[in-house]
Amino acid sequence: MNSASLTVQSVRARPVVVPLRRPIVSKVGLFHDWPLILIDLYTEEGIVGHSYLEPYLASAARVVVPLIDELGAAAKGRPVAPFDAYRRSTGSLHLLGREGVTMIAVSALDMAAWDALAQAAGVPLAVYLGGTVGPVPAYNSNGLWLTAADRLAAEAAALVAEGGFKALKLRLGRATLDEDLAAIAAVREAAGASVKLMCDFNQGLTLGDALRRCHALDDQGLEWFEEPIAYDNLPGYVQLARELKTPVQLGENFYGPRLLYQAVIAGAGDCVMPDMMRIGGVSGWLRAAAITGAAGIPMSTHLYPEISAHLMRVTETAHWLEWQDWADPILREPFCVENGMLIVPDRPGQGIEWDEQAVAKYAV
Ligand code: SMN
Ligand code: MG
Repeated sequence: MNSASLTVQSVRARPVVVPLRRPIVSKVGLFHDWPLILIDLYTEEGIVGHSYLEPYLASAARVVVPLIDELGAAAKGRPVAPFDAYRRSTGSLHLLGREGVTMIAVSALDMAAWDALAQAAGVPLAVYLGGTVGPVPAYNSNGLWLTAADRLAAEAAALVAEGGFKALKLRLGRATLDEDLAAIAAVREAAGASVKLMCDFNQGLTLGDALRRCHALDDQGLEWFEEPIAYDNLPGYVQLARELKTPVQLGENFYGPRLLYQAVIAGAGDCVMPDMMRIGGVSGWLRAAAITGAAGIPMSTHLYPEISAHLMRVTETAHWLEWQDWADPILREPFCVENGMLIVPDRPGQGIEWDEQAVAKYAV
């Protein structure tokens, strides 16, 4: 089949809420389960493109699903052409604001469209984008939340064993510096000194507190300090990046490639980690990757390990893939991690199919 011949027939968006193996205890909230919105883009040629969103809040489906329906109706009868759709959708929705839920809806359709095109070509998305399938270095982000330090040791050992991981992410920003230091020590002891340790503050600190806390942790040998302060405080990030030896990481909350561009030219941070649902799907990621490539800034992923893994295979400054298994309950064939590497499967498209029995079980 010629991919140029795909035509949008309809779009379906279904909310589910799946259980988490370990509750998320973080500065952005306490979550015992995890909402997903599953998107199917039906084409007249019979190919169905898939994508999913992780909107954090189950209630977000009430806002996001109607926007996806709206964009899907506008796309009906048009060719599956993600860059054209991206321009048309952001053009029509910018009257409501280019950021936030509008960009999230655009990203959902964009990912499903690229999946459909790669499926129609009969190749994995990474290959459709001009790359190859293969391993992607990943760190395990399935735990090490803001829980008591005495629980972290056993969890760190379990997280390493889940896929031979060589890197883990720990959440920091506890009430005192000593509590953060105890958390780092507990994880290091259990995971082994060779395991790299990323840390995430989830925007929990003021600039003054972040400067104090991060300076005090600067000799801990951490891989990066992620989002110590509010994501859009670019001058604050410039100061943190200038003063600290440890690389400063941000970007999971950037909406579209332009904020990433502004951060890069301002020197706000040392590395970035866009999120597929906010950066503008595959189209937004490719544009962001061109910017980081030109600037020589390492680029990691945030959530969405399946589709992100394909993109890492074609990203010039690809750094670390964030591994979470949170969508596994509704996937027919979850992706595998071996020796700390996520293996991009040799299947057409992004390589995900829904387990419809599980989708029915977790439907909301
Ligand atoms: C995160 C992701 C999802 C829920 C809470 C916190 C975090 C990360 O920012 O980077 O994994
Ligand atoms: Mg984060």
